[in-house]
Amino acid sequence: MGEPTTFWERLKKGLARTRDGVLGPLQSSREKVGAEFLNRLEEVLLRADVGPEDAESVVRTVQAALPPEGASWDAVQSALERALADALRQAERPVTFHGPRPSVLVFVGVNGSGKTTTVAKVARCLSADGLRPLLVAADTFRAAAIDQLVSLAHEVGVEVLAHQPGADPGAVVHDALEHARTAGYDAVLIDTAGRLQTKRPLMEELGKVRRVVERLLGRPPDERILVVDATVGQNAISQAALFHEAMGLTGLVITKLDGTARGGAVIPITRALQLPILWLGVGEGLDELEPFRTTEFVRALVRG
Ligand SMILES: Nc1nc2c(ncn2[C@@H]2O[C@H](COP(=O)(O)OP(=O)(O)OP(=O)(O)O)[C@@H](O)[C@H]2O)c(=O)[nH]1
Ligand SMILES: [Mg+2]
Repeated sequence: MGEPTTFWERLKKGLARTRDGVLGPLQSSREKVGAEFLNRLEEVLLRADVGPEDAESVVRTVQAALPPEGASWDAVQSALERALADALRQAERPVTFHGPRPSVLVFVGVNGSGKTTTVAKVARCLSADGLRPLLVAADTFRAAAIDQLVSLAHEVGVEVLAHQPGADPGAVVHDALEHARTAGYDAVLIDTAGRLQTKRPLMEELGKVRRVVERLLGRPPDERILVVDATVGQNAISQAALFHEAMGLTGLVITKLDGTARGGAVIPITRALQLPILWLGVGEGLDELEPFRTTEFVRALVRG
């Protein structure tokens, strides 16, 4: 693709703020793996928003892996990497596009979490892999939302299906699926309006989008993805419940990791919701989306 930076470099850059917060204070207190070091470790994990339960289990695992008289910095990093990877065991699942065509992905989430940007980023990845995505402007709430998706689609060089502002999102999705089937698209990426999880009618609208897909394709959307802004940290957990109820979520995208030192929140988020992380957003640029891979994620966090 001729990109200036690699997956690894973008991930490292995206996690820099969280990494600095975790490693900075630890590096100065690693001589002995005693109570002081372990307290410091727990403190930095909590500050990175890892959450008390996971922080405690990471500390315990690190303690068990290292001799109390002290360890090399490299050994400390390795132990921390393994402990974090352990906490993220169930977080990794790639999105596959091997099912019946078109694959249908719906993106939901609260206002401003990064849905529209993520849809464009995913479209860009699919195009780069030689697949043909169709973007769907099911956020009909504001004219600006439709314009935003249309202009991002142009930027990425993919097609987009939109109706007028105020149109029924279910009807837009219906048209998009019919068009995608006849025109042979590989994937349909549905952008939805941001909504507070407490707004019942809007949540019911999502249920309707799901049912339209079921009616036309005989199956629900292949991925029902909650887009979560990492800067809200663990609060994302409480946002998810009603989205889950309306859609039956299958995965997460965690955005804006580059804008926070609390990237450790991905651990309690994925565990509490029992949902895999499909992608990470690590910047505003349309190439700044990374598939979530546990090994690389913890290495970027602990070694940089
Ligand atoms: N730094 C950073 N900014 C991001 C990322 N993803 C999205 N943004 C920015 O977040 C802002 C909101 O993004 P949108 O994609 O419009 O969010 P949305 O969820 O579609 O918003 P609504 O449709 O209004 O609910 C924009 O300024 C994006 O550029 C990311 O990974 N990193
Ligand atoms: Mg949007």
